[in-house]
Amino acid sequence: MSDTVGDYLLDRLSTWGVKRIYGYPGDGINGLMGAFERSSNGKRPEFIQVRHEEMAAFMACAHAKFTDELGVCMATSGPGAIHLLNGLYDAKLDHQPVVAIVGQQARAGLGGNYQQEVDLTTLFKDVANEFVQIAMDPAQIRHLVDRACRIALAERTVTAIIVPNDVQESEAVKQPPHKHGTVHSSPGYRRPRVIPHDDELSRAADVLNAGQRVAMLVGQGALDAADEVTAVADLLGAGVAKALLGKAALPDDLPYVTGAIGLLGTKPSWDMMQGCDTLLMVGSSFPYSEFLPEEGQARGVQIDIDGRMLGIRYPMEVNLVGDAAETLRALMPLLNRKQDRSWREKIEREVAEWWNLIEHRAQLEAEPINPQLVFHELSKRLPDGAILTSDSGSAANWFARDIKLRSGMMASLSGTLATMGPGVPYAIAAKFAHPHRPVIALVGDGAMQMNGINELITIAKYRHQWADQRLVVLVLNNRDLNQVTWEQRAMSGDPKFPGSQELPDFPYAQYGEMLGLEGIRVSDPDEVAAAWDRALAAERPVVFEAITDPEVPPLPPHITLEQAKAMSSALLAGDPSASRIVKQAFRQKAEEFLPGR
Ligand SMILES: Cc1ncc(C[n+]2csc(CCOP(=O)(O)OP(=O)(O)O)c2C)c(N)n1
Ligand SMILES: [Mg+2]
Repeated sequence: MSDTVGDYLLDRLSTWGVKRIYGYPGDGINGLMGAFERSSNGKRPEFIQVRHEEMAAFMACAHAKFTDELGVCMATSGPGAIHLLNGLYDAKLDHQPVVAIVGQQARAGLGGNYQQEVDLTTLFKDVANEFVQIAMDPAQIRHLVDRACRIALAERTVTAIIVPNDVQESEAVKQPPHKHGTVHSSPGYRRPRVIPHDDELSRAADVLNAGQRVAMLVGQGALDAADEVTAVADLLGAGVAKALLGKAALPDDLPYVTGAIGLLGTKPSWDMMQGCDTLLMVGSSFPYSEFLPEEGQARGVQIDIDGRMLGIRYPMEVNLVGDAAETLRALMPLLNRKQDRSWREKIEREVAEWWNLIEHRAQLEAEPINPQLVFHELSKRLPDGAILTSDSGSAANWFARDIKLRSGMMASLSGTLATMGPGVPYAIAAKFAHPHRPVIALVGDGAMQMNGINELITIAKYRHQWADQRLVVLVLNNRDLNQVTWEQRAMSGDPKFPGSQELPDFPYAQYGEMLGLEGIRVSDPDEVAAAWDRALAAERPVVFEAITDPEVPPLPPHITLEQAKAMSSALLAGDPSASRIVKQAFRQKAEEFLPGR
């Protein structure tokens, strides 16, 4: 039998280096599933079956994040395609190259208000605005795959191909006829070297050399530029703050790394931004301007690979389009080493004090477990080469502040969309991409109930394929949608609304055990350390359920007057946990002022 379009589409994706496709079947893509089934030679991509298409899109996104390769997901027409959307937006907003391949009703039925017929081109037009096409003729397949892959990689974005099911089963056209109206494409893409012009580099160096107190802010664009960021920070006597997606860009054990910035950030990052006279931003689109210097306070230089992202967060004086590592390398010979190291020394003192404070905050009593203790004990034990994923929720606070990443580790979360749900699927994709590395997902009970519990089934299904099964899913069981509860209190000044915030309990660890995973449930702070030892030594994936206190406030690094006012009005308006909150918040804040801090 000659190859079908389905066969050829998968073969063409292999030519692009795609080894794995995350997806879920349906009759809209049976012509593609058949092609996977015929892949007896093992050359075609492997199909990884998830529980929900949104998870497939998260996994494709995480594959891109943890490998620098293209991520691919697949879903059936109508409902399957719709389910992909949130995960695809996560990839688009975090600038990850992901190709979505979805089915559609047969060409003959389109426009007939047919079963499961959805206008998919329109549906994907926003998320895949750089490229979304429907294959109406088998001769399109070659260039649709080539363009979807190349555009996703070149633009670091999401693209989509829609294939009606009858096209999937048609005979493949591997080379369109040489005549008017046909397209002749080829595969392959390598990122170019992008370096700014020399005169722009000199202008940037002039600004940086003139500064006395330089602050650096690095993001995910600097993930491959650790040596260069270190060298430039050294020359400039600068401290370095990290946006969340760039947490792995520099190890947290360097004395001048002030850590996270923003609401989830640290006090040293806040103080550095308040006090700097020069800002060098590298590969970050960190959005919250109140955490950056005030306009006019500092002179600014920004480096970004994407010209569209320049000069939108702070009125920069020099905007450089370039690769982070290459551009910093080109800047280095133009920079004078700052002789006065007092700014840097001040930052280092503040960073040391901050880590001290974090350690003390983790030890504070709570009912029953202080979530910071769980992160603190993990941080001390992180195995070499660990990959961490965090969900959106209070876990992201503790991930940002309490986890000390070392060189050689990776970490990510939904940085820009900040959606709930990616913690577990990101971890699964990390495990497929790096089966020898330990992976740890940090997830709230809300996110587990939203989808994480279901993806444990995917872990149970595939764990035997991973040479090293170390994969720990930490669940913060606080029976609360805690991050938002605190936002209600601190930003809106409302008391907690139990009707929207409280969550039913669920036996996460026990459920993990039912699936054949290891379950660990800790409700006593004295057992946390030993539980981590056990989890990290386990030979099977682990569900680590920690019963944590929802009244431990994820304090912003600097509480503004408005936030303090909002918080007090929330408490006065009858928050059900008022007295415990005041006690916890006082304990946390008092730590900053105790002698020896
Ligand atoms: C899909 C989606 N829905 C809602 C939100 C708003 N949101 C952000 S964090 C959060 C609470 C998360 O609760 P949980 O997972 O239990 O973590 P916790 O903060 O309690 O540790 C909510 C509802 C979101 N970011 N994404
Ligand atoms: Mg919760």
